[in-house]
Amino acid sequence: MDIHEVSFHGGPLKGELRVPGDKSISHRAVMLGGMAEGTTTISGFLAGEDCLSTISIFSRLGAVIEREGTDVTVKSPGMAGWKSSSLPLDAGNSGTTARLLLGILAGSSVTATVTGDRYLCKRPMRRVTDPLAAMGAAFDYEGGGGTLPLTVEGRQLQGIQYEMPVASAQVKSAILLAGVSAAGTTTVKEKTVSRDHTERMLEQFGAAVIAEDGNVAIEGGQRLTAASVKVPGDISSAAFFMCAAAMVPGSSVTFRGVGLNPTRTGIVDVLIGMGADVVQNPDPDAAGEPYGDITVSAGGLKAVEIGGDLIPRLIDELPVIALLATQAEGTTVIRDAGELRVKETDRIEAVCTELRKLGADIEPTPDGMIIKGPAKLKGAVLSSNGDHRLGMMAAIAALAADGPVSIEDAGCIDVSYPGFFDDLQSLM
Ligand code: SPQ
Repeated sequence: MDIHEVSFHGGPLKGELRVPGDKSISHRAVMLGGMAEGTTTISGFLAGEDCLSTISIFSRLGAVIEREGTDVTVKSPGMAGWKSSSLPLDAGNSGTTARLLLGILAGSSVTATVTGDRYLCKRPMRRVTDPLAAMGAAFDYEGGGGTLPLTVEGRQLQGIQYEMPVASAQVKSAILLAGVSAAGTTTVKEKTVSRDHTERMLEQFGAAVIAEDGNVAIEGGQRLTAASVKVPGDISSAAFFMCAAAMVPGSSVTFRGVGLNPTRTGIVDVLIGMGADVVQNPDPDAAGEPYGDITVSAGGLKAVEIGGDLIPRLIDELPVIALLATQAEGTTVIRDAGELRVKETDRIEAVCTELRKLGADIEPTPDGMIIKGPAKLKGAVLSSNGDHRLGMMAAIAALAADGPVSIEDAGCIDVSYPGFFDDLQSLM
């Protein structure tokens, strides 16, 4: 078992960080680079385990992908030149890889089996396979339960109009990416806007995407052209240290070149609402994906209510926000976040179980959590539950505890943030 201990001897966190590249954007850059004929270049790529799974799958399909650190080159014959894979395509721990891939493969000319690790093989896939089947996709559900592994046999799809039952960028993206090769128009209707990286990147690769009044539409049969993609820092990774800076008295940390896409910046709204001092400096030259610098300084923290349209804008940040709420004055209520139950782990139960080990006053609800603060936290042994975001939350919790925090199975943090502990050390 891979155990990591974090001891904090007090004192403010100070300094600057350039967090690794955005995970969602890194996946999409490799995928669209694989779909487009020609050479795509990616800078700032996240070399975390999830995105490396995406690289290995698209290499298997027929793209030649070279990586030197955070620079990636994808040379692809385009979808028409892809080959079927006799071996399963292993998405590892990555829900994004599996779900977007199913959408892409459904309209391709290849047959392949998609699988993942024991966590991913429990996550629901019908949310993508049902709408894709309505477009004409052919799946063989080996287990019958709508989970991986499942085999997809690519075929000509027909565009659909699909109203999303849950706010999910992965579902929206899978349908839109299937829509690229479908006949006619594919339209996705969202009640609550989820991250829009796929739409932005399709445009960067030359496809016309129309987004208006909560509808996103793409005309089938468009050819993607290879592009040059710059990946900004991942705000979901920065969020751990933003919350740390907000929580440890006297702290001030600046994050350089971090993504500021408004569909992802719910964490900034929450930090400001809780009383932290946040200064944003967007880069005026940013095209495609907005990015810039953010400085977060500690402030007297107060409880907030988090729900509704804000949830998709900070869904992955909720574990560390729950930790922050343990240090805020009053009762923080998180609602409308039932999606947390189907992530790498059930993040509602796991967050409550782990934070209680430290002495936090936190209760799960069907779609969120109720947290009473401020609570004096003590050192303890926590488990990541095999979930990178839980592992990082546990490490940041050490900064509010009066003893060391040990994190069991800390290696899973490499899924999204290789170098996390070095960055933490650099601020202490
Ligand atoms: O890829 P994966 O494993 O699903 O990653 C997570 C994460 O915490 O890193 C969720 F577990 O992020 C998702 C996010 O929750 C990444 C994502 C995307 O890139 O499109 C969208 C969100 O998921 P969803 O289900 O709301 O579409």
